[in-house]
Amino acid sequence: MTVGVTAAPSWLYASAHADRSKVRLLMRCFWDARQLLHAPAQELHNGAFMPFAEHPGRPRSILDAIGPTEAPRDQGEAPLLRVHPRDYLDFVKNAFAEWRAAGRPGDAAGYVWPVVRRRPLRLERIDARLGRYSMDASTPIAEGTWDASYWSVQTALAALGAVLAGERAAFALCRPPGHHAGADYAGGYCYLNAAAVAAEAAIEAGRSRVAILDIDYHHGNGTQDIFYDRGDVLFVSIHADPATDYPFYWGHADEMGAGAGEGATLNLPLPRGADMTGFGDALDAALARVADFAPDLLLCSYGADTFSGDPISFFRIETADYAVIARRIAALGLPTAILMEGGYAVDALGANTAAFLSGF
Ligand code: SP5
Ligand code: ZN
Repeated sequence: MTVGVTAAPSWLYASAHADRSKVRLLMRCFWDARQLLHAPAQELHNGAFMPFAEHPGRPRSILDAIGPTEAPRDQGEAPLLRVHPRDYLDFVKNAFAEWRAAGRPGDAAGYVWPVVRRRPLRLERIDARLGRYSMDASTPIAEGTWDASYWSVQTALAALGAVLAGERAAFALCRPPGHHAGADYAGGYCYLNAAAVAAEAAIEAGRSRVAILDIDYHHGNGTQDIFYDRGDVLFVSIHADPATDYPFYWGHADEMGAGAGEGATLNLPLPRGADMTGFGDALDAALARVADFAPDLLLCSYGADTFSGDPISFFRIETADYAVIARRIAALGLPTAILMEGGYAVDALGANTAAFLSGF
């Protein structure tokens, strides 16, 4: 019988070895299985209904690549209510049941949007409410949408909590994503804005300046909108030029914040086809602005849809580039919560995300 020399956990050795598969375990990762409950069947795309791109295979690919995760504790609705009004939360919570009660099959989706001379109304029909509380036709509400969105935000709050408690960085596998959702509207596969809820929670916890760096392929219009007139939350985004890409109406370089928030929004749009050279230059500018803001905390809205193989996007970032991008962000030396946003090349999504996390 061998006298046991207690084996040290493998992650203790991680910094001494080049093995990425162990390095990644150094970071605490948060995820709740209820986030799989959101599974709309289809979305309107180029005039036809197509399979829903933001499907449960995405987090499964990431989970396979990053290994063990921790479940978040339930912090309730109070943190959500610092960003989203009660009526909007009730809408997301109840829309699917109302849709069924109206005798409708499939997932709840709007078909009329109040863009002309809108005014406050008590909207009775589910169709009217779907238009009032959403910005596009690619964000249907299915049976599990509320539960998945709620736990996606709790996951972000758990990663934030780990960072506030002293972790250098932590990862929230947020899904559904959040950065297109505004205070009172859904859009771009997003229903609740996890980055915004986390930023408000950090301020509630006593941090006075929070920076949000959004590196998803698409502009984070919801996050920008929520903090546009705020001077204590910096929003910096690198994304595809809205002249060619969703969300089209926001993300231009001349959107720089308003009022107390003037100068606290920085948009760095890039043309389709941008590779690590162009993206890296934008990243330099973004990081310089974050450093200049001198935040207490960094939230990184991380989308892997900048990947060369992404089916709905047009940048040319490669898997190995994600570690380089992450190392440059990590070099800021800021406590950082990383929140998952988009990324639709499911076969590569796990590897791309693991590469990114390894850079921290
Ligand atoms: C979080 C995020 O990355 N949202 C992206 C929303 C983009 N929506 C517009 C693109 C629609 C593409 N539809 C593709 C359907 C393929 N089944
Ligand atoms: Zn995206």
